[in-house]
Amino acid sequence: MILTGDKEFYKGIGAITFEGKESDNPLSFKYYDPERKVMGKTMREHFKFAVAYWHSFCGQGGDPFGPGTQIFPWDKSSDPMKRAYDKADAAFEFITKMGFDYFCFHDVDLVDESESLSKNEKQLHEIGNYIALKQKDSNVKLLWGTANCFSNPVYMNGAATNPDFKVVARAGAQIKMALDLTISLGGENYVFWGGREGYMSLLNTDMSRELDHMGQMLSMARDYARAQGFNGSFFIEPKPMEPMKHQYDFDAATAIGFLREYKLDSDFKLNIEVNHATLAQHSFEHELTVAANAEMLGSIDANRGDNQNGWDTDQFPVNLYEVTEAMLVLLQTGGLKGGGVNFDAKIRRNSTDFDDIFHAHIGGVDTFARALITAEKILISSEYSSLRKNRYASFDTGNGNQFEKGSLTLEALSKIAFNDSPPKRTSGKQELFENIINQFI
Ligand code: XLS
Ligand code: NI
Ligand code: NI
Repeated sequence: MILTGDKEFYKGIGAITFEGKESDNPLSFKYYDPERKVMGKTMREHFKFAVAYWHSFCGQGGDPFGPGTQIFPWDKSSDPMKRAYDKADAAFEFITKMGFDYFCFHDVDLVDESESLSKNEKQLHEIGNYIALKQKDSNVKLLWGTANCFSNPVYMNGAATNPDFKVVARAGAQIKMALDLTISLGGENYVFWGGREGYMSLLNTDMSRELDHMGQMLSMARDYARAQGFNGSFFIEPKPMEPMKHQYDFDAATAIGFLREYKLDSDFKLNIEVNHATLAQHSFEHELTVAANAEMLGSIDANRGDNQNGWDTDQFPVNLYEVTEAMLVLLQTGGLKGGGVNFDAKIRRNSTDFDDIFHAHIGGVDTFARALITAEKILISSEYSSLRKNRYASFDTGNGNQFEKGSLTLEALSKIAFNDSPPKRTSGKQELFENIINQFI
């Protein structure tokens, strides 16, 4: 059901529905058919698509060279609470017109931060009540909430990793409020992206102490939320750099090591973002695979980077080949644990029509849907799986199998090599694998 407030913000646009790839209606899904089953689950269940409040309703396209270009009608009022209510109306109108089941937010996306913590708490509580009503009327759920502990200048030296305890305590207060809000809105998960948790220079940084502080903060947050009855997952969102020169949650492998060291691995999983993966010199599917291998693939922040530059451009996904490789990982590893696909993406600064945000999300959704359908076909009707499995066939029986089971010593391994004929040259067949993806897209 479409939810409009007192006034309609996206006039002339109705519900976006599946019309199939022959449709020439740009405001329709060509591939995303929510009820279509792929490997036993509907697309709706596979993806749990979410709208990111910050990019779609807050960010206006400002960049280091100039101010925003997108003028939002819900930002008109001089009263911050009125702006917050109007923004919530616009957000729920958009989410319900897109037919999404979920949204995600930072505390400060919902209502502007004020000068005092107690005023913030009051304002968040008030807007939270309004959003709860909107959720009830629309059945839209909260995929995850988070605290923005990186924009406020107080965090310039870090939040949980700040060398000043006063700032750490302030971050704790903000995280507690964001947790309270997330729990009260039935949030299914809670995210930590350590925007300022890292360093600009090691010369002035005690890395070991800062990491201990971060472990401490996350443990406290976990204990508090659990005591309030929160059963969802906590997610760490790895990113290697930007804004800090080096961020502590560099990539999936680093974050997993950290979570295990601080004994947080049974409560925390990872939220993998495409553009963060590529900034870390990895591919999206690499990061998904690392997380899935550790049984920590929780959620996805969907976007894409730019091949020609090195920062977080947060563009909407369009690359079928890239997303198909990712969907192969998803389907083979059992999918996302508790999370969904959140469009952490923004339209370009010169996309200034109010329908651009619809085209952007439609494109992202259809890219994921088409990639999922393609991945299913590859797994069901191509040689892909058997080709890959056969590369390891020598471990299925005999000595190879003994090795895998751990029942060979190094001496025994050496003896096998001495007695055996030398290894044959075996092709990795990479180009054949690559062509299979192309064939099924
Ligand atoms: C920034 C991050 C941020 C998180 C939420 O690069 O992607 O948007 O997803 O704090
Ligand atoms: Ni993100
Ligand atoms: Ni990001």
